[in-house]
Amino acid sequence: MERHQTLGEFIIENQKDFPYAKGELSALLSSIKLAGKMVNESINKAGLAQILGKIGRENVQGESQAKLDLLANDVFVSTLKNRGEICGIASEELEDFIAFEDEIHKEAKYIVLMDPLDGSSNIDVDITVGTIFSIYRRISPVGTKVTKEDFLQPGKNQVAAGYIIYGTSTILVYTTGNGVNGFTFDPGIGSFFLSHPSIKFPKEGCIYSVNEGNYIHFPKGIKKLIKWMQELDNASKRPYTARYTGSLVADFHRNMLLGGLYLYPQGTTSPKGKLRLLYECNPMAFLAEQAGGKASDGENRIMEIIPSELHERAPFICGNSEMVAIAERFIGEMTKD
Ligand code: AHM
Ligand code: MG
Repeated sequence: MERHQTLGEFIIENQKDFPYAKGELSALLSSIKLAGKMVNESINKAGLAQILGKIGRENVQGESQAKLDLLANDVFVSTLKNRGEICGIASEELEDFIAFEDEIHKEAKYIVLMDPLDGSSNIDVDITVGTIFSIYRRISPVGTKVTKEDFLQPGKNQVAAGYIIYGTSTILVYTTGNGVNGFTFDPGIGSFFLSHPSIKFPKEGCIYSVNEGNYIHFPKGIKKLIKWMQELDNASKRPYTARYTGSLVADFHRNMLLGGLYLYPQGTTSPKGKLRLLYECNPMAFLAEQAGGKASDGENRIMEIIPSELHERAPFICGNSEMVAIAERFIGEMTKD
């Protein structure tokens, strides 16, 4: 029987894609893998270990934090700090970035931005959640204290990005700009194995994922698009099927495998939508493009946006290229009025 390649083996084998790399990125990806296993373990026994529920505090964006949000944040921050491959980290759960300045971080040239536990509203009801990460090379000189500018880079500068989906299986999916690969966790062995090589969006999609409860607040173009997706047209597989979990990682993963469109547009109550550009939109945009899809704010390529603050939000439209292009067309036509 052929044995699947482990994530560790795959990372080492693909290190040669980076001619001048000294292995730090490979080591960093291994650290993310380790922290992911630890968070996975906690999620699996959350109901027994009294780590479900809220902590009664809000994060910097005014959203209530769950115990698992903080646990996942602590596990990732401490694991990545201990290993010394990065010089700083920013997280959706932290007000500001953290600079790592110990001796082991002196030579580090990478920084990480992450959403340690995405889909928090699903934690207590046993629905899929995820971890999203994004890796950049610092722009300030190596050996100095990392600066805010290191974190405020456009998504097109990402060196690697990925997510861990804690679903029916736990799968780590990542890209270093050379395609997208997915690795399923075997809990008996404690390793991730390559299960989804070279993932590509199917040519056509017929799923749409949006919180339609916000319909009244959506811009006109999005409203028209939703109605168009619900129209009968056998030639283009419409009406499309609606699928929305409230966990971006789960909705993105499904749409990438089966073909579909994810939308979190702006509304009158949230002028730039809900999703965070740096922790959610950019990493997903990088993965989408590497899988042959597209990610847009309705007008611009997500990865071209120059961020001005850490917790900045952006409208997010992501999925099969053609579906995103149609969405942009609907939005464009309405803004001409
Ligand atoms: P979170 O990072 O606090 O969990 O928020 C992000 C999540 C996404 O995973 C999901 O797509 C979206 O928020 C769902 O929002 P809503 O409940 O408004 O539909
Ligand atoms: Mg999130």
